[in-house]
Amino acid sequence: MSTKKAGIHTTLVHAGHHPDHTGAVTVPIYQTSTFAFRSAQHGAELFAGGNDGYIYTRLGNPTIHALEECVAQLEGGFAGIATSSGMGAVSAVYMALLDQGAHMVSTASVYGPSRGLVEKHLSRFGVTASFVDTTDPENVRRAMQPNTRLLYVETPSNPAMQVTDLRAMAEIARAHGCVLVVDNTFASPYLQQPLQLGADVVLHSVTKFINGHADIVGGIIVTRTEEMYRRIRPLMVAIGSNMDPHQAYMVLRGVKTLGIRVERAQQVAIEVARWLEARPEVAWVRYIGLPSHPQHELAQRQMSGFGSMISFELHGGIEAGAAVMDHVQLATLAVSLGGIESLIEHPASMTHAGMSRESRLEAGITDGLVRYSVGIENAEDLIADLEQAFAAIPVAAPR
Ligand code: LCS
Repeated sequence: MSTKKAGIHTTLVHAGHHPDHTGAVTVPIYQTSTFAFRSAQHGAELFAGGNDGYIYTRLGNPTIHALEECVAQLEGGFAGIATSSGMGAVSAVYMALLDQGAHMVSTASVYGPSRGLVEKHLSRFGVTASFVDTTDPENVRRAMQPNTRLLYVETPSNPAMQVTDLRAMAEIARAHGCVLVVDNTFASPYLQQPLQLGADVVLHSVTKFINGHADIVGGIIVTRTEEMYRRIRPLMVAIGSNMDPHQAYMVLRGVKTLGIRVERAQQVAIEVARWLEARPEVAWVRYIGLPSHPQHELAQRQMSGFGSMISFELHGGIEAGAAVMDHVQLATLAVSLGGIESLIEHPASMTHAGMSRESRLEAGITDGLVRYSVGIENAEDLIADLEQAFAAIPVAAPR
């Protein structure tokens, strides 16, 4: 059945699955590196691109293709390109779109390694970048240069939870003739579809919400047009950052419940966020579902829900944060996010430790910021867990 016009939950369950002759209800794992050609001519036709079919798994594979079709439909794009990791997607996009001497503008509070890839590696090839607070479109307009080829935005951003106006970004990108790429990992296609708001390319770390079970690492790119797909896909194939069939199978299994997982986790998250906001130990809470969030209204306009990522700062700074992280028992002290289990971490010493302190502070990542990825457990249990961990904050630290 075609799911092109179906509702999102139907798309999540069925998109990309075309039952084969066995009637298998799930997409089989085509765990093969290569595919037999029916004849020399058939092989030649496949290489010439004149025939549908598979050649070699780095170039394409039916299990991987099913996932690509599913996520492309969720995002409303032309086609998907599944990758070995989220960074595999980020690097394929950067390398496809940035020539020697090109400049990119990006969100200052973007995921640390997405920034590090340009500053520490692509800079060797003459690529330059400006990282600005993209919550104000004026900053983006000012950062544009004649050689700006890419506007790369992450919204909501990791871990500052800043929300960027994607319609405004699309307008700026169009005016400057550059490509708008959006990292949609934190929202997931269930809550936000950047291609519908004017982006050219969207990408995800599927390690997070799309897979949702903390058991694989992966990424995906979806392009709005065929032309953009033809620019990025060969680069991904050339650098070999392709997904593996087993990985794709796991993600296909996870994505079917994306909607119910996100709905549940955001119900829990608002309760945890409200509880945190009322606590004297907490200096501030950034959850986009709270009216106190500076971009709460923008999030309401461009997203269909608020998700389950919270960041907060404790009055006791880094010391208080460390005490809480050492004493939580239900939430796990670990990096990553977007799974059914709650995870807590300290970005300044963990995920964003590779950034200079100055860049971190510019990006709103203060020393005492704690990131909480709310899972689907019972809110009262997560709150009780935080409450007993807060009791471990040293008395010397202001509460
Ligand atoms: N984009 C965002 C927004 C991310 O949060 C991550 C990973 C990536 C891209 C890269 O994806 P990966 O290669 O890991 O699949 N974020 C992580 C984090 O916050 N903690 O651990 C990984």
